[in-house]
Amino acid sequence: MKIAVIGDTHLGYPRFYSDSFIQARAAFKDADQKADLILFLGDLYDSRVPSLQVLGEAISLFRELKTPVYAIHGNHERRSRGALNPVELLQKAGFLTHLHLDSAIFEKDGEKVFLAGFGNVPDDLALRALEKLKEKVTPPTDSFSILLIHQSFKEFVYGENLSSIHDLEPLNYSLYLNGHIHAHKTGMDGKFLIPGSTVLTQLTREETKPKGYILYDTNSKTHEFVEIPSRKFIFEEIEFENTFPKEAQERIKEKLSELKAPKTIIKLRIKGTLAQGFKTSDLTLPSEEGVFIDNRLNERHLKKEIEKIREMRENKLSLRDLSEQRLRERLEGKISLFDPQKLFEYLLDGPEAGMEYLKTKRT
Ligand SMILES: [Mn+2]
Repeated sequence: MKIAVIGDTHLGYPRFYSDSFIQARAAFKDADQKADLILFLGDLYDSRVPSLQVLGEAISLFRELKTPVYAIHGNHERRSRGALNPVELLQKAGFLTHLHLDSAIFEKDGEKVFLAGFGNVPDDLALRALEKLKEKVTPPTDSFSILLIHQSFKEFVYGENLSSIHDLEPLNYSLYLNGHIHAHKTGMDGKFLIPGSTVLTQLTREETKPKGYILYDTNSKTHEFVEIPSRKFIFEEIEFENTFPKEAQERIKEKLSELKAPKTIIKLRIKGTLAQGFKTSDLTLPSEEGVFIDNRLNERHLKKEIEKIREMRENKLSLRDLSEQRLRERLEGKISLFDPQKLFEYLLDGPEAGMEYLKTKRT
């Protein structure tokens, strides 16, 4: 059986709005031709409440597919228990099967594949969620089994208290498929696969690699990465040393004209130092469509470097996850009458909504 694995299409991603649709379509349409089954790993949308425009685009795309789709939701779609998320909405419309702490058997031409999935949970709850899955779902030993997840793992992402891909091994699946990480990766000798996103989002050096999806063959137990046409992304660096602003500006301009090509996205990191007495504000940086300047000039001080690392680390955990985690930690063991995640959801709508929720929980 041929299985296509697609992840992180981020439909409606504001910075590259039309790319998000064009490239997701390219992946799904190609997969539809080549695979018997399509698995989707979460973050179909960029928002947990996508606009009607975005939902409309998703519906038109899914209507065109002939291959069955099984999917989980990502952190961008996660909502509190009981609230419908936009991936589940597509299940209601009959376009896919949503798997959350749940399993299904897919059969074609006499070959059976066991599928289980859990949608994204905050990183600090990942191990607990794995335990829960283990209690609820047991993969059969006599057929090929696949687990779909959408989490961070310390082998691929820098962060504190992240689980390891080896925490998955006791679950005994034949294959683990993970979304969330936006570049194609493999682990556990090909038993752990990440297709990466189909659209450019983070503008990191990693994302200069081609975008695409994974095509897995259950007979040979091997996979190939299928590239999709996508916007070219270049990441370059210029280092200055005691350079006068005028000269620095010239070099930036030269570099950009050398790299520039139609539709190409360029990220140019500038670092090092300007001539003594000059500040980065003495430099006029170009603002052009598709060009992103990452200004790290005059950042040699250790304190700043440390701050940067801390910032990077915290950005790995989204602001929402971080706030939710703080709320949970503060309430830990103190109050058991309500669900902190639910309270958080209501608080997002304002303090009144939060109070209303608490009132309904009062006995
Ligand atoms: Mn994502």
